Amino acid sequence: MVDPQSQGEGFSGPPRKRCCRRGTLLLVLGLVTAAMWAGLLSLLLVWHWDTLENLKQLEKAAARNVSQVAKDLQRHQSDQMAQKSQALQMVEEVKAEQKRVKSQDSKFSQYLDRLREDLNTLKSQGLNERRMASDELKRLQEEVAKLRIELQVSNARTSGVIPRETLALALPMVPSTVPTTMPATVPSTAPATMPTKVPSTPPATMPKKVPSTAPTTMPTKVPSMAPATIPATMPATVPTTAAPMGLSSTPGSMCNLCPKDWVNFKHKCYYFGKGAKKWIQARYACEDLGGRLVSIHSREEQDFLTTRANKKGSWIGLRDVFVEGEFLWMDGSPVGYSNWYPGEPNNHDRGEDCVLMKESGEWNDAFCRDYLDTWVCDRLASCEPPTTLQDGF
Ligand code: MFB
Ligand code: CA
Repeated sequence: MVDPQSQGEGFSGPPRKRCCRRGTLLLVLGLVTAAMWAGLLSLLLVWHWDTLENLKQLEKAAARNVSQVAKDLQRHQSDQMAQKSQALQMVEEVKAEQKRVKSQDSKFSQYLDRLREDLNTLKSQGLNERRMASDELKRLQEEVAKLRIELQVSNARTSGVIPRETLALALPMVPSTVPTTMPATVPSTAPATMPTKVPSTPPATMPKKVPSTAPTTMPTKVPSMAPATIPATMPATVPTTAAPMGLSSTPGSMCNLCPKDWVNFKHKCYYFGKGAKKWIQARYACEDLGGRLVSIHSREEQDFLTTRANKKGSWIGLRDVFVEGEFLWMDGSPVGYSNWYPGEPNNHDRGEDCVLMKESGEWNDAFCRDYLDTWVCDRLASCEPPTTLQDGF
């Protein structure tokens, strides 16, 4: 069979026509394709622009967010810094508060210590004064009894002779150094009534006339109550504490008997204590020995003490614990005589309230809590051996 087409005679027409038609078809096809591509392209373009636009928006938003986050971060950091500095400030304030509380605490404990010391001072001063007052009373009663006996003896002598033995029973014992005969009469200056107020320590100036030797006549054996001697003039102060027989004493002088290990000077006894002590400890050590920290009332007494002064200083009985600058002696006697080292007292570091005697004998105010190796006690010398243990010997 022959293909009609190949004969150029196809069912669709003549060959020429057929080719145009195909070309048109192709053309149309091409156009359509191109149009589709163009449409696609424009869609793509639109989409691209849209995407670009979105990207820009996103970028802007991201930029805004970044700046916002940066700002937030900055604000957060500054808040943190502020909180940190606040915390540091609070820590500083707490530390300062703690420091203040600590210093207040130490001040309060210092005040408490001082109050305790003052309380002890007041207590022991009261105790001291009561003890001295009762010694005083006992001593004065003995003196009155002795004077009465002397008066009776001298009256009896002027009216008749008393056998020596009777006399010995009537009068007290005296140290064997006393001469052997009795004065003819009781000295006219003997007071009819004993002084009502007797200072607890010899006054700053000793009585004018203090016999350096016993009167020329004394009995051989006299009972132990009379003073070692009956002086030509009764001294202004009567010793407040009896001393036992045979203790250290200046032979023949009156009222200068001291306990063992004490040293007599004028009418006082001194104990030169050794052993590191704070002022308050030295004060109680003296009281336990029956005395008190020394009070110094004259150049003469100071010179005597200077001969035994310790190079590192010795505590004495002077302090201004109650009122700064108001120095008081332990025995309450007035501060007449003084021997301050030049520039003292200076209350160094606003806390020196207790007084020491330097090697030169001069005085310096120091911290009461300092330890000194030596301290000086004093007590009144006595005329007679102790009648009982309470005389503190
Ligand atoms: C001061 C004195 C103070 C102390 C100190 C070491 O004198 O006043 O009591 O002894 O020296 C400068
Ligand atoms: Ca001082």
